Amino acid sequence: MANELLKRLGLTNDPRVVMDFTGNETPETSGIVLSMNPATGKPIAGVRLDDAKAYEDTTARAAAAFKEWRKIPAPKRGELVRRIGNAYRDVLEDLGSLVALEMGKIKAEGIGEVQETIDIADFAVGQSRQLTGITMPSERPLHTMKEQWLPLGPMGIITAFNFPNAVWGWNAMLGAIAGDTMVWKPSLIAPLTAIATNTIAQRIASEMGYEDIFQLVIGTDEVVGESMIADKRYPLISATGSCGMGRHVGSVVAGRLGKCLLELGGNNAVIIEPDANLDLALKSTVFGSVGTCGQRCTSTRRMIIHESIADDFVAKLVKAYETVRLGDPLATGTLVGPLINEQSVSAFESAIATAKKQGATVLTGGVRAKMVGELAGGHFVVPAVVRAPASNELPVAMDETFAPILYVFTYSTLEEAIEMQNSVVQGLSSAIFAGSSNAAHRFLDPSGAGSDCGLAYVNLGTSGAEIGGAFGGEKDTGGGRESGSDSWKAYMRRQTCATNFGDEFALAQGIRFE
Ligand code: UN1
Repeated sequence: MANELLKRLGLTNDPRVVMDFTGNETPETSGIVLSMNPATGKPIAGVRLDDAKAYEDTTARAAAAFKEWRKIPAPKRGELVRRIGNAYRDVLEDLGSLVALEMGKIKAEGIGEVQETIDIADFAVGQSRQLTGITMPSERPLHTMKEQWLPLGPMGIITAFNFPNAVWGWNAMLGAIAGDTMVWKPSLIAPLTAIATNTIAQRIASEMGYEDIFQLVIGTDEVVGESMIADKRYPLISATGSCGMGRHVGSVVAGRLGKCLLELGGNNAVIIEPDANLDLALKSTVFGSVGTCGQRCTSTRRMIIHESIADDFVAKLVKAYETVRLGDPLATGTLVGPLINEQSVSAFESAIATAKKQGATVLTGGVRAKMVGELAGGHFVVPAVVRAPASNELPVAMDETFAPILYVFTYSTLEEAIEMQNSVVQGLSSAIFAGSSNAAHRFLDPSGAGSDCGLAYVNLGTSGAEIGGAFGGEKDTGGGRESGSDSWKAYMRRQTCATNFGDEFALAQGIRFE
C-alpha cells in the first residue's frame, strides 16, 4: 500500500528516492537517509543526500533565478501560487496520507496539514495584489514620501519533522508572491513528504517558464544547514525547530547581520475558570494535548484549572484519555499515532520519571504502549495526565517535552493562573476557557498584563491555528511571525522613498547649509 502511494505521488521514479534499500543505509556510510515509518519502525524508502557541491549549485541557481523572478509583477507571481494551490487540491488525500505515513500523525491531521498549505496559497494569491506600502506627508514643501516593499532575495527555509508540508507552505507561498526564490532544507526525518511537496511546486513553476524558484536540498545539518545559515546569499533564513536549534541559527544569522524568522518551541497552557463551558474545555484540552501525539509546537502541555473544579474535571479528563484509540495513523478510527522515533519515546519516559521524582502523580498513561502485529515495532506511548504536587512546584513542566504529557496545576485567583501560564521561557500559544467576559478580557488585557504569548485564545484550545492570523510567539519561541496577517512583510524589504519635485534645496529638520 505504501509503495502504491509513493508511486501515485511520483516518488518511485524520483532519482533521489531509493526503493531497493537494504535497511542498513546511513548518511555516513552510503550517503542515504532512510525514511522510517514511525508506526512500524520499518523503512519506507531511502533518500539520497545532497552534498556540499549540490548545496552550492542550488544556492547559485536560486540566486540567479531571483534576479528574474523579482521582475515578474506580483499579481502574476500570484497566478503561479494559485496553480500550485490547485495542484495540492488534486493530491490532497494522497499527500495527506504520505504525511501520516512518514510522520505518524493521523490521516485526518495529515490531510488538514496539506489543507493548511492550500489555504495559505489562496491567501497568498490575494496578498499578491496587496503588497501595499503607505505614504506619509513630508515636512518639506514639494516633496513626497512613501514606503514600498521589494523582493528580498533567495530565502533558506529550514523545517522540522512535525509539519513536513505546511510550514514550508506558509513560507514558500508568501515568499513566492513576494518575489523571492526558495531553497528548502527539510528535516531528514520526513524527506519523502518534502520531495513530493516540492516537486509539485517546482513542476508548475517550470511549466510556467520559471525554473529554480522552489528548490530542495536534502542534507545533514553539518553539510547543508550550517552552510546555509552562514551564507550571506540568503538575506532571510526561516527556521522552525527547538529553542536550542533556534538559538544557534539566530546567532549565526545575526553574526552576518542577516534576517531570521524563528518559530521555535512552545510550552502552552490552558486556563480553566469555574464558570467555563466544561464540555468544550474538555474536548479542546484532549485534542490539544494528545493530537499529533503531542508533537505540535502548539500542543497543550499544561492545564491550569481552578481548584474548585479540578478534581471532577480531571476525573473526566482521565476517562476521556482512556477512550482515545491509539493505532495505525492511516486506519479509520485512530485518534493518536506513534511518536516519531525511539529518542522521543525515551524523552517521554524520562520526563515522566522526573515528574514522579519531583512529587507529581501520573493519573493515566505515561508508559510505552503495547501494540501487536506490525505496530509492535512502532514508537507508541500512552498519553499521560500528570498532576503536579499541591505546591504547584514541578520543574520538569517548565521544559517542552515533544510528547503527549499534560501537566495539571491548580489555582485560586485568575491573576495567579495567568502568572503561572506566563512563568515558562517559551511564549507561543495560550488559552482560557471562561464564562465571564471579564476573565476573557483580563487574559487578553491590552496593557500586556494578560497572556504573554503570540497566540491567545478564548474558549478554544492551544493548537490548530487558522492561517489568516500571524503565527508565532514571543520569548524563547523566537519572535517570528509566519502565515497570515502582515507576515508577508518578513519576506520583503522595506524601502522609504522621498522625492523632491521642486527646485529648492531643502534639508530636513530645517537645517540651513548655504
Ligand atoms: C507547528 O507545530 O510547528 O496551530 C505548527 C497549529 C497548526 C500549526 C502548528 N496550525 O497547531
